Amino acid sequence: ASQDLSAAMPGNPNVAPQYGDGAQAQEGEHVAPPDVAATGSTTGETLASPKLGAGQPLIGENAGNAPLDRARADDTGCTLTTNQGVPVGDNQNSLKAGLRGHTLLEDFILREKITHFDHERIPERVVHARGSAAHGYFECYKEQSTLTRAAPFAKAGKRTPVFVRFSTVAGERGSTDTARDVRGFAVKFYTDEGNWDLVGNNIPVFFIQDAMKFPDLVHAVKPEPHHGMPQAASAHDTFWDFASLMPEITHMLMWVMSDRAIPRSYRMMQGFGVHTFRLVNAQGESVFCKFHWSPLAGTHSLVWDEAVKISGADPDFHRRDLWEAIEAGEYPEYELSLQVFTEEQAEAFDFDVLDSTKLIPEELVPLQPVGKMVLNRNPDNFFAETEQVAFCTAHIIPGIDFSNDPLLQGRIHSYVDTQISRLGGPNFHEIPINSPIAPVHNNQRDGMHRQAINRGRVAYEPNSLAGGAPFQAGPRGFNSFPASGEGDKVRGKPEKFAEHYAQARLFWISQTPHEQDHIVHAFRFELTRVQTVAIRERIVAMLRNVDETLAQRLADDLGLALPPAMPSMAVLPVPEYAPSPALSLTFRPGKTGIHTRRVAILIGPGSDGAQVRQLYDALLADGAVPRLVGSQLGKVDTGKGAPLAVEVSLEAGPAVLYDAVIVPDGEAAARQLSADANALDFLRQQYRHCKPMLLIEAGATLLEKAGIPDALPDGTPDPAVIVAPAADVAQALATFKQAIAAHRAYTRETD
Ligand code: HDD
Repeated sequence: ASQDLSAAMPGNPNVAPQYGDGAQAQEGEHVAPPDVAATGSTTGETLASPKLGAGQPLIGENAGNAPLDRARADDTGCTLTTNQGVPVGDNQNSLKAGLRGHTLLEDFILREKITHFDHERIPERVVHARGSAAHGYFECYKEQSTLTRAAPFAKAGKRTPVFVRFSTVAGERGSTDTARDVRGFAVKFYTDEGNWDLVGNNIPVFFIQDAMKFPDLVHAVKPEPHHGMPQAASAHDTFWDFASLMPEITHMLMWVMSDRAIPRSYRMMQGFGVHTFRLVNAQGESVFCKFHWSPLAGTHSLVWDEAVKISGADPDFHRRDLWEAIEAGEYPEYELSLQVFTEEQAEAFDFDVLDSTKLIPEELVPLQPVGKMVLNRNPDNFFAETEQVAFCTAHIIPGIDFSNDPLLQGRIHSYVDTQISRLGGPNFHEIPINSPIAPVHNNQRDGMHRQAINRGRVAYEPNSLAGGAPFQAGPRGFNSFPASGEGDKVRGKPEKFAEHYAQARLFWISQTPHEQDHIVHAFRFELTRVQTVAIRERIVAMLRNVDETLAQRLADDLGLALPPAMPSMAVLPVPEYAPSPALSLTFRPGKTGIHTRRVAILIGPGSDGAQVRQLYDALLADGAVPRLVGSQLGKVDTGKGAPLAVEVSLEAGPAVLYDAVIVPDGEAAARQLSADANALDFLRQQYRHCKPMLLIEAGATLLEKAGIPDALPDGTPDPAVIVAPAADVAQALATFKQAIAAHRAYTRETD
């Protein structure tokens, strides 16, 4: 039996070739440059390349492969040159007047190298600075021509390449992944009719109603300007000061204080376009629509204490998770659904569909699935793709149009504008990751870093010298939907915008008891960090309008007397909602079972080797990611069979990085692990974070050593602490897998 059990791990066939054959060249061996003329590709990659899957990829399946090939660079086997292509003789020493003399200004090689280095960084995004991205495709289930003429929905089975960037909002580029925050969910569709960017979040509502308040919101949540603290956290006075004076934020606060703001994975969260958009069909008819992405892996979250500890153990937790899943061929999938409604329906709603602090309950307008997105390839280069990608809400295509949502209207300006300073000029659309697959023809010219070499003397329209080209597309092109509604020039808001609490309450009453507990704890944590008592009081006063129990629990936890409720601004009757189960994370348990779930098998000298192999193989066969974790790296002798190799040490791979744990049989191993504080901590944390635990025979002795009860406080057995004799491993494993698929056993929660 092989020691290296991980050799059987699945892999991703879509890896670009610079990791492939060329990279394995022997030292000194020269690899001939690929024949660009023959393959049309600088990397030797063709559409028939086996690297792209089974050898017959559908065009468009891998967004970047075809269009980005022209920009890919592969240094394998090549000579070092300057940026001018001049071969460099010595890359170790600068040019000096004598071995101990001055360095010469003449050294253009040194100067080019240092100058380029000095300018390697570009400004980070003013929000959403920290992110991770992947390529993939969107596949349409069924033609949607009655609703929209948008290219991705033209035909059943049609695939449109996409590039997706997930992000946190408040933290800087190097901040931790598991901060409590909204997650960005930005999708760039490279359609036949130009790029469409659906720049959404993992929460369907927003903090504010009007773009006018966006800079204030961001200034409030970012590190406080005098001392630059705290990083990637809303738990400080300026955020809550702003929040407590902006009752329209209440609904969003409920979401951000819920487990939605600490997802287990980017692969396990929903995405929302947030605003009301328009769909327009070929006849020029329009309906309103909201966009929803739902992950096939289900919606799952971390618990707060775990999120905090992950920040120390692996600040790249979400980035690594996305990367590793895609490398392993476990492609994240999300179903796209529409909520379609007419203007007449919208009029009748109790809320205004132009108000981004409101959602449309699924009970009112059901979701209509229209396609799915599959992310099947990691970027080749983080900077070139993930950092330089420019999403803009202004990027829409024929068949889609804006609504008058005043938040969206401001965004249409902001994104293009910010790219100009972030990416250094108006030609950011020419950066490979941003450039459309659809051809670009217009009379725009020049500017910083222009790539296109526009030919001819005509750069104006109308013209006769170029035969009038490029021509207007007329009705085939993008034409704004002729929405009516001229009014007086005013600064103000419609009446329904003034009601701030009904949907916050809807969210609260739709949560399970454990989700409600987590919301109370999150408010308590954040407001405990806030130093100004009056701010804490204003938030409790605000929450009295959401739910009296919530407000009372929070007041008690903060040691406050219950303040009077904040006066409501509502001018119309306040709607009352019945709970909406779809608002609870438990509503979408997922369809991928235990795939990609990380399971630690704690081993030591004397672990039952045959049993460990059986467990490892069974987990692997079901798509889980088992890891042999022990006190230190190296081989451990097992009673039965060949020795096992510890893959991760307890120190480097603490409990928070795993979804579940197994302690196999083996008395000596159990004795050794009980003497290791890391092992006992591991079990305590798995228990505290409500994770499934399987303990076999002698392995179960660790429970007692770690002080872990095997029953719930009410005396009933804990469904996810599974203790089994060695003879019952198969049965116990089946129960354990079910517990992993169910994510967490929250009934056990002790926090
Ligand atoms: Fe924004 C980035 C999502 C409101 C201004 N936003 C940004 C990104 C996402 C969102 C996902 C990161 C894109 C990427 O990965 O590169 N933003 C939203 C959502 C909003 C929202 C869902 C409300 C529904 N944003 C919003 C407003 C404004 C902005 C109201 C300004 C008026 N957002 C920006 C920005 C950013 C940005 C400053 C920073 C970097 C960038 O655009 O490219 O322009």
